[in-house]
Amino acid sequence: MDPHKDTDRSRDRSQPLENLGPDETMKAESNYLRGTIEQSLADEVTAGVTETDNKLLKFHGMYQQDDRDIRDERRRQKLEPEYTFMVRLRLPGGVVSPGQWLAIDDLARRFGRDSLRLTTRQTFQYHYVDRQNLQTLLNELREVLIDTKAACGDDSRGVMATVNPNLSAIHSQVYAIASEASDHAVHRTTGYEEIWYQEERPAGEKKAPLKQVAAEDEQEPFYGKTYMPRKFKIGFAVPPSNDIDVYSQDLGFIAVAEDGELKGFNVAIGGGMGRTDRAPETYPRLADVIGYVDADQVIPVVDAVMSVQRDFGDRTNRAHARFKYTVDDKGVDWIKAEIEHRLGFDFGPASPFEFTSNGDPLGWVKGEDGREHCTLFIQNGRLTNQPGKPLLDGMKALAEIHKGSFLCTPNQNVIIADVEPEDRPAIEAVLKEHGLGEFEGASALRLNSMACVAFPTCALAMAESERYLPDLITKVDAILDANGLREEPITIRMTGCPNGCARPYIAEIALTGRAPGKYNLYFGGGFHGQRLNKMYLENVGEEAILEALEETLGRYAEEREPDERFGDFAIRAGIVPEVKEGRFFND
Ligand code: SRM
Ligand code: SF4
Repeated sequence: MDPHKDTDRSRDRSQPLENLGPDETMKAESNYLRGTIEQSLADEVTAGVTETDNKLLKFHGMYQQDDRDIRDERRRQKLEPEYTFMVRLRLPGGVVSPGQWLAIDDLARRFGRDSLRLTTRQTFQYHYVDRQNLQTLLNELREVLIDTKAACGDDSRGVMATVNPNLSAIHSQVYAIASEASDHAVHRTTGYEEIWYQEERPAGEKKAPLKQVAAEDEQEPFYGKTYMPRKFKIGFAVPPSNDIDVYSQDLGFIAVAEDGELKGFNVAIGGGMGRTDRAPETYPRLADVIGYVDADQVIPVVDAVMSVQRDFGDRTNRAHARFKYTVDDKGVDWIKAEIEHRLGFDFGPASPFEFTSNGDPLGWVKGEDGREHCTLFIQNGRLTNQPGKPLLDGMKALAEIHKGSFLCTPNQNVIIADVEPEDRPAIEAVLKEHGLGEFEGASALRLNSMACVAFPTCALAMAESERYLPDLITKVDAILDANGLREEPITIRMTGCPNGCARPYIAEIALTGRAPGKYNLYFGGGFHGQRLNKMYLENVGEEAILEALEETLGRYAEEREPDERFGDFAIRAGIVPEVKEGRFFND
């Protein structure tokens, strides 16, 4: 069968839409994601958009938000929330040219309050964009060949790819495949072009009748009218780096090379991070490796795996609609057999591979072709101009002279890639002038830290994250210093809620927000992203967190075995039990 067509043999097509979740009806009735977005954008009564259009806008890569720092004050003044928009770019593999960087930077200054946010999936976000500026922003991005399609919403999200310019041949091949997968899996509706670029709807286009999913759908041959049950994430890892956290992806590809040449990929399915506190039926899950395919089979595998989730994912309960739950409900073997059936061939046995880290090696490295690459530490991915730290200006100055490319990393950092040796001094001068290379001296824990956006823009945040983690780490640094652990790479990740946007459940130390100033504390994640962690303390404040860290890091310094990682130690020492499967995360 052709998995790209929505003609699966097993889904009950007679199930009426009203028996499914309300978002399914909303998608089906949206006229392929058009909704009334154009009317909402022109509404003079409010600065926001309707609730339905807000949901549809996600498929166009943007979210309506309001500044939570001033929400209560505006409520007191009987004003509507200060609505603005977050805009996320589609940037497979996180690669941008200097020209694109300059365009992205210019838009941040004009429409994004002089701030750019590097995300945990290798792209940029603007915050605080006013509704009337969205169209200009998207059109100017288009001029540099960037769009925001499917950056959010129930579809295939930003496709990740390992950034390891040290292995340039394989990196560029994997990047090319990741880009192809992104272009292939992105939705096809011309609603995006009509609304944002004011393009005419192609002549002769039929208005398809409303039903759950049209079998022969001209607008969306793969997705149909109801798109995916939930977001679907794809990533490509190139061992030994697991920077993309391949086990957290719905569909992960692990590159297999032979004699320096890309041969194919091991395929991993069913990863995901999000959970909800006090809802034990929700849990993070690490992907299972189900076999091997040759490199030219990647796109058919994307189709087959996504079509299985499209057809069997839960469309009644969004909290249970991610692929990880479909995989657990049906069983890995059943899902694998269904994928193979749709592919028309079986996976080969998985090839051996080894990951060593999920962090970024910082500083300069020389690639196989003699060009040099410098990975910069950008704390929590936030690029702004602060007194003494003009990071946004610094990156702009780099983009003005750099001749290679920039790579956004999955750890919210940036690589200045492909620098000819003779150009390095000029780059280094810019780094020095703008305080961009000043990570030497920072603890290895800080350099392996990540925090999600959280307050003030994220509607779901329950506690601070990006604005708090740097200060907390300064306090943890004192504990590290007291125990001689400053140079010890330990991963620490913080999120403002349990949704897991900084992939906290695979960090050696993690904090997820419960309420202002209160966090769950976790230990025991795998250093290269291979193991989930386990909750150690629930709903605690800074004092308890520092006390727990003092005790456990102290024990680690004293009792660890040579080369033992902190996460491994936490399990061996019985500080937390090992979580062998996501399903048992909450036990
Ligand atoms: Fe996320 C929702 C930010 C990566 C799991 N995420 C959100 C929203 C859009 C909040 C909302 O729904 O109102 C956040 C916007 C905050 C803001 O103000 O910008 C948000 N997520 C982010 C980013 C920007 C965090 C960051 O600091 O970098 C990351 C953008 C990535 C990108 O470029 O596409 C981001 N989010 C992730 C990841 C990590 C990953 O994909 O590698 C995860 C965990 C992996 C996963 O999906 O399982 C993640 N975000 C979630 C979830 C929980 C989803 C779930 O099914 O369990 C939500 C809530 C939801 O979808 O209902 C969420
Ligand atoms: Fe917002 Fe929660 Fe994601 Fe942080 S983890 S960005 S608080 S949804």
